[in-house]
Amino acid sequence: MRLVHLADLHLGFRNYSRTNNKGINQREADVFKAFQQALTKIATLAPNLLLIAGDVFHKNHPDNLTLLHTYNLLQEFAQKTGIETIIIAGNHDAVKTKDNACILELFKSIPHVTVVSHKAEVVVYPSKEVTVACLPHSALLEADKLDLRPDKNCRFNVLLVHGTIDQDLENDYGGAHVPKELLQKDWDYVACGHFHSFRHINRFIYYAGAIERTSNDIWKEAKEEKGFVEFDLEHKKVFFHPLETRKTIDLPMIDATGKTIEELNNLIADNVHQTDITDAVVRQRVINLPRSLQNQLDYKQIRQFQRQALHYLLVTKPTELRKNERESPTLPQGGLYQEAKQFLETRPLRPDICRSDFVRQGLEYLQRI
Ligand SMILES: [Mn+2]
Repeated sequence: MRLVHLADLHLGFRNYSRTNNKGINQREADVFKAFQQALTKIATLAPNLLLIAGDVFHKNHPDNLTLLHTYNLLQEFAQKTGIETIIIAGNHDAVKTKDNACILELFKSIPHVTVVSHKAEVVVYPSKEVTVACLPHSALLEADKLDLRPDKNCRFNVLLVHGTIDQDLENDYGGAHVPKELLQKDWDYVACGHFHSFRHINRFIYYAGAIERTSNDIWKEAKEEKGFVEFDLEHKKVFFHPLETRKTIDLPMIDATGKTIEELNNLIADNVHQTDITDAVVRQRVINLPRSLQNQLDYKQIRQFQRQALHYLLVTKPTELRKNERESPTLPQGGLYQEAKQFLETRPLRPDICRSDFVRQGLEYLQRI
């Protein structure tokens, strides 16, 4: 009895301006490519059960093409393999008002596919061999009222949930908290979604991680593999299956303190020449860069890197700004402030918006609340 645990697909995620030869945003195409790869591998593995632990879509109202493409892939997979599949909704799939419905409901019409989008539900397979207790994001918000527990009459009991288990493990915002008591029960496997990195929590509790780099800070995930989990319920054995994803490179940070403009331009070039940035998503950070040097960087060279890479992001931090940030006496410096700041500093922005103005204004709003 084996299951495959997949999570945080974020289909429809888009970033940067590059499109592929079909006019589709390149990053959206990348995410679909990872999903397709996963389905092909899973078909070969032929598990008894496929669990998708939420955040199927990046936004709760996916575009028509995203929706159609997903529907067709799932239908083709179900038809070809007959693998029983359970999908729960994550916070990205959840709708915010009562007069709306979760789009994942649409997949209920596909044979072998079960969708749990709103309320907690226990899915029992006829043989009584396995039950899956499903806790989508919306149900987790009321988790204290629930009494979900393993069924003693059943051979294997699995919990499928989308939320935050540990505050230190957070790289996607807006998830609900998973109660500790629920996790401590005697589940044979707990399939979690929400944290975008593959992680063993304890016993048989796992985050599968996202299938591509779609979280707020992709640079933290630059070196890690993306993929999905296969779990053998009888032998309690776990296998992580990596997927091929877009190359993501966080180049070594450059400290501009005491350097001339020639030295800086050379360091920036050296970093690129020591690796292959072709078609990759790349970040180069330069800290302590005096404002006087900012305009003198070799932008012709930087534009060349931008053409070579899928996306080359140059992040410069002027000395003066860092000083101001430290001296700001009115802003609270607690966890929420730091979290908001990090989010604002890294979330994708339209190119016409100035990052430092955006961060400053966002933190001012936070301060007002
Ligand atoms: Mn997610």
